[in-house]
Amino acid sequence: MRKLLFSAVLMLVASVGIASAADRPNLLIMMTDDQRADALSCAGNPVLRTPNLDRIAGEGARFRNMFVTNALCAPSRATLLTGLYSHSHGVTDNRGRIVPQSIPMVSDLLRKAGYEVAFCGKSHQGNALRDREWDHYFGYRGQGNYLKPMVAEGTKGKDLPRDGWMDDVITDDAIAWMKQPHEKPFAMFLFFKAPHRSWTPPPRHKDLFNNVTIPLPKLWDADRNAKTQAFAKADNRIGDFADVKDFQSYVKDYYRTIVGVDDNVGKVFAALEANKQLDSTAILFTSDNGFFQGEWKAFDKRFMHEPSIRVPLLMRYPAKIKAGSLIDPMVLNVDIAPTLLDLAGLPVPESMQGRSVVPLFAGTPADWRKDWLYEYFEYPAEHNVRKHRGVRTDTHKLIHYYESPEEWELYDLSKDPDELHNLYRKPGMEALTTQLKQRIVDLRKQTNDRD
Ligand code: SGN
Repeated sequence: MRKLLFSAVLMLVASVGIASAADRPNLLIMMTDDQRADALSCAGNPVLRTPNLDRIAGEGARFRNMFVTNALCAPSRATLLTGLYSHSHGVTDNRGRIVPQSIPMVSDLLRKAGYEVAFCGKSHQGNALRDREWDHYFGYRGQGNYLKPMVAEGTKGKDLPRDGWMDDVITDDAIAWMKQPHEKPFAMFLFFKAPHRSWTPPPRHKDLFNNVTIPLPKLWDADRNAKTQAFAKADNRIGDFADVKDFQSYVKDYYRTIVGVDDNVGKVFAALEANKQLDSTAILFTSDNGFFQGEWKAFDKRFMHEPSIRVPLLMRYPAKIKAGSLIDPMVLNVDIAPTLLDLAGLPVPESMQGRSVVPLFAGTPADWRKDWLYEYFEYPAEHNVRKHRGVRTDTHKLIHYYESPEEWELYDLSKDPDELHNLYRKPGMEALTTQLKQRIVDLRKQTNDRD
């Protein structure tokens, strides 16, 4: 009798174990560096072919209005990992500030809740990630090199030279780890270097697009002075830099590196399929910021204008996402950490400033955000982009360069999605301007921005 009872309990424990494992998918978070929202064939790019990235969207969802709250690498990555704005996690620029130990990263919370967590690739978080607990770590410091990269295995490991192209090297490592037997669900953070400047394509793609002419953007000749002096004086013109000397070669190299990433996403798909883990793994793909691609003859990011703040967000998890979903409400990089916790069935800490996007798979909650705060702080610095913050609604955008000389830009995105007409101080705009200025104040308060 006793024996019977014991085995019944064991079976019960096992069945609970199985049920909770099924409820807790593996998580695979892939991020590129500087990939614009339209640098994907599924987003309508006329030149670039990204079949493997498109597959995530085709078998899952593509978010058509995903934005970053600070279009710069280190701040944006810290936001993805913490669910906090730059002013809250403290990584306001690329100058080596790190997320303090007192702030948990989503990887810490997942690990505590029984996930095996792994990081492969570019963190751009100084030693912040090396000071956290990882079941597997294969990363590098700073920007890293595309060819013959130096990468460390283990948080205490030495940076060692590796053969091959950076994102091939880190993906091979990530796949080898994901393929190992795991007793617990895993969360793999696979952060690519591409398509960051200076663009060195994988040698196998060096001739891709040789016979193609990339169409110039319609805003190539747009007038910088129609915005602000802050915008006109930025040092980001194509042609002014040795490695960004002309539009065609810059965009072709940028695209070649993205095709290199796409190959690696294909390898990841094949490995998950071979391991029968594809449908039990929630896949998320995004980028740390967008990029100008010749609009106003500019490259780089940092500004609050659309090419710079819009990023891809693709998600695949058949248990929760209908294949081919297109999702339009505005979502942000502060939402990623809450989304991962939600997918893992874990509570989202009150302190996080974003919101899980999972409810959007079933429809738009009535209280979904109608506007959000943007911020940028790295000045004076490379590219000469002045500090600014602003608010973006579904239809309007107000940008404030808040240090002297103060300047403002106001756009009606419903009539002027290209942001060609700065309406600030134009007759009839007074009430709207007052309202949007107040929203900046309110959103700052809501996110504890007391600076
Ligand atoms: C490098 C680039 C800049 C870029 C910053 C920040 N110059 O310094 O063009 O804005 O990184 O990029 S380069 O000559 O070194 O390529 S970020 O992705 O790290 O934020």
